[in-house]
Amino acid sequence: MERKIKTSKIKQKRKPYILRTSRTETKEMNEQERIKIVFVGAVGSGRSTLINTLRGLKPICDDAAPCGINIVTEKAANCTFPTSSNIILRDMPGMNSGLYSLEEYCKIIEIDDVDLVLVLQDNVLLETDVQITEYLKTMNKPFLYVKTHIDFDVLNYLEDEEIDITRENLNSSSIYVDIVKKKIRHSLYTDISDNKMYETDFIDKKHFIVSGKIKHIEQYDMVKLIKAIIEYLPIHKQNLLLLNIFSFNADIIKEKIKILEDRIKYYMSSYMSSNLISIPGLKSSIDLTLVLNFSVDSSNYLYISEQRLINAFDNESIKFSVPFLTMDKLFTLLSEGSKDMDIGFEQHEDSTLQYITTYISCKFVLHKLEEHALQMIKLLNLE
Ligand SMILES: Nc1nc2c(ncn2[C@@H]2O[C@H](COP(=O)(O)OP(=O)(O)OP(=O)(O)O)[C@@H](O)[C@H]2O)c(=O)[nH]1
Ligand SMILES: [Mg+2]
Repeated sequence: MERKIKTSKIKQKRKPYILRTSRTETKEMNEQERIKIVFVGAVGSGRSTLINTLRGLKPICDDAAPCGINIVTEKAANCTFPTSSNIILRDMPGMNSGLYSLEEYCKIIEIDDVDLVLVLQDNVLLETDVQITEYLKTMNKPFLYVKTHIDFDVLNYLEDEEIDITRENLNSSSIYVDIVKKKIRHSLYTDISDNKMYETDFIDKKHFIVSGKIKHIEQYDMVKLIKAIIEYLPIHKQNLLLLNIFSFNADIIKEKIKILEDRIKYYMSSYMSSNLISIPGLKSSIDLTLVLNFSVDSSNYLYISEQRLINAFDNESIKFSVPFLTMDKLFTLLSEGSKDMDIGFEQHEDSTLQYITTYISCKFVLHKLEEHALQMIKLLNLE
């Protein structure tokens, strides 16, 4: 089979290519993976806000779950990720809203296919929190406790104690944050110490103190919470969440790159069974589809739009000079990459050489992704 591939042609034809075999396989692979995380808690405990933050959305964004004062969420709603409808964050009404009895409330959780439940509190442990915990225990479903509004708690503490420190000078590593966190943990410990429902290491491993606001995503226990959410999922679902979660820091981007690298191996092995073409010097066969699929995945998962950056960092001074990775950019990179290595897409009609080119280009894209991640780290001062 002769393959003469021009990058300009690839651009025009990219959809049909993407729909070919390994894309379909990946789609099937993903369809089997479905994640459902449910957010329960009292009215105003910050469920909808946290659901938006995990998806990289501010409350004003189009797909954001509505948030605000008073009772906002009156009916359970499934929120999905911008890049995957297979991940459901179920936004529940407030348990103490008076709209549902405990029995009705448990029913609308739709517990059967739930992977994890987050019980949110903005204040002390409430009776409804305990009741729902009992229910989750009987249903054998894993759950985590999340105390929100820590940012407010700290400000209140400073005001009460007349400690003169401005909001701007207060960061999450401040000793005052530690003091307030200790107080919160102490009161929770007192609340649950007599209750056999909670394991002894509950507070260390399953209790997180955060601000659900997107601008605080890297502060307090939020990174720990995200890690715990991922760890509590069945292993085969962890990558799905990791790939789709908002790329808010360098570690997440690096993890995503690692998963995408594994995915390349997956594509390669799926090709070996169906379409084995031996390549001198390489152990596996490879196809252009692989590169295109990989490009699509990469741009889906690593692409960070200007809007998302603005949402996340609230920082007008960020100049968007970073070469954001878009599909077009990736195709340009592919052709540039092969030019640098003196093997042009256009130059070789021999299929073996074409496959090698593809492989090298694939590597090149990976390299570029890493560069992209580093640039982001620098720009956002994440180091
Ligand atoms: N400062 C601060 N505000 C928060 C935090 N989490 C939520 N909020 C605010 O608290 C209010 C209630 O948040 P929601 O996310 O709507 O709470 P909810 O649990 O979904 O509330 P209902 O759906 O009304 O029961 C909103 O004004 C949020 O902006 C937080 O951690 N810190
Ligand atoms: Mg809500």
